[in-house]
Amino acid sequence: MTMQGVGMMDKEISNLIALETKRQNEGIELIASENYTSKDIRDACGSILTNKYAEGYPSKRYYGGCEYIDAVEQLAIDRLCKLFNAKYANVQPHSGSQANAAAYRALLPNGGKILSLVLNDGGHLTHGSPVSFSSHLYQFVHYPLNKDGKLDYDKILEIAKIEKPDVILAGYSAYPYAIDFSKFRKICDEVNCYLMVDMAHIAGLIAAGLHQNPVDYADIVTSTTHKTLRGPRGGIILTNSETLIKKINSAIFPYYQGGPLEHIIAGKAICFKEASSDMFKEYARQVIENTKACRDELYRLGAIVSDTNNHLFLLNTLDSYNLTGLEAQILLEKANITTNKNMIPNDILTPNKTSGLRIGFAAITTRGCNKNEAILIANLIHNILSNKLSIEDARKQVSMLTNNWKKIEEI
Ligand code: DSN
Repeated sequence: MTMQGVGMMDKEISNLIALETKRQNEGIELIASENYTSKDIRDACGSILTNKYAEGYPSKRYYGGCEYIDAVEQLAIDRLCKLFNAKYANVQPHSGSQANAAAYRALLPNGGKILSLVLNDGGHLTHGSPVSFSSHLYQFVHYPLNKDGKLDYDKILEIAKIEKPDVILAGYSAYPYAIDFSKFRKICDEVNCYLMVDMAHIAGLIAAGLHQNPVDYADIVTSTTHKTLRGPRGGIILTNSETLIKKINSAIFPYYQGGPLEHIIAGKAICFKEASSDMFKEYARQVIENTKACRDELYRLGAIVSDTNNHLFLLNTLDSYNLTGLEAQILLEKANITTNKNMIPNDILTPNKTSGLRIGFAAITTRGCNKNEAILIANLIHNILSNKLSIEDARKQVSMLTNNWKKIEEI
């Protein structure tokens, strides 16, 4: 219905949506931060809820006519709190970056100090990058990964004692291992600072009970909803503190944002319900199994890869195939396999080139990819990058795989 509506009024946009639908259906999507939403979520996001202004929060709005909008947003808040066992939540952030901005504002004054992971080791732009607002409003200092690419909690404590930050930040964009939030909590208690967790990448694994829940340890937890959690594009914030939720709410509205996107909030509410199901738990288990199977096969074939116990791993393309991450990304894309170039720990190249790829299985597991297919994908990647398979033959194999899976319109 939505597509027809677009088609009747605007052929240019409907053609582009049709082309993107074809691209998504015909490709193997291995970008670790992407996923496919259910039809229910897409319908809610394309619904008439977009027509309504609702600045404020349920029962405290600046506009009339919000009785149903209030119920939608309250349902989203209640379902989110239940899913992650939190007392309070804000479901209005338009993105993970907005969620992080509001969390910082709630936790520390401008100029305050945040201790986060070295950005090239897997941090996010909002964790202190010079090109992000974050480094302009706050003073960032960083902890590195150890030589094995893993968190070194003793080192983090040592740095925290020297730096005396207001906040320690955990949660990353390209970290392939489980994070021990309880150890972060102990470090924060020892140096008397807040713990903030950005769980965007692993939110779905946490919802499924397959990763320690940061809400039990952190003062504030932020996330996106569109990665492993499989919801619409957007952000959320959770806390168990009554004082902090008040600060978070006023940081989101009116400080950083205006009218909330209630159509997206409805999509988020559906996502939280879906993520509490047994089917979702099985999905998240399969994501981890597929990721490990692909990683292990690449390792068996002689590639240099990180290990993994979550939804992603890092492939060192420079030392494995004498290709920069960018070159490897472009080669795979020609065969309809989408990945993203990514810095690897201690990378010698710039972020524009990188020495590696980040590979994740959250998206194609939603379409039905199984362990054997994940192993086939490892062989495909290896043969393409080592020039043993023509792009034409690779495309045929990709097409055989994707034809086995659900069409994205059927999810
Ligand atoms: N762009 C996201 C990712 O790919 O991890 C982070 O926001």
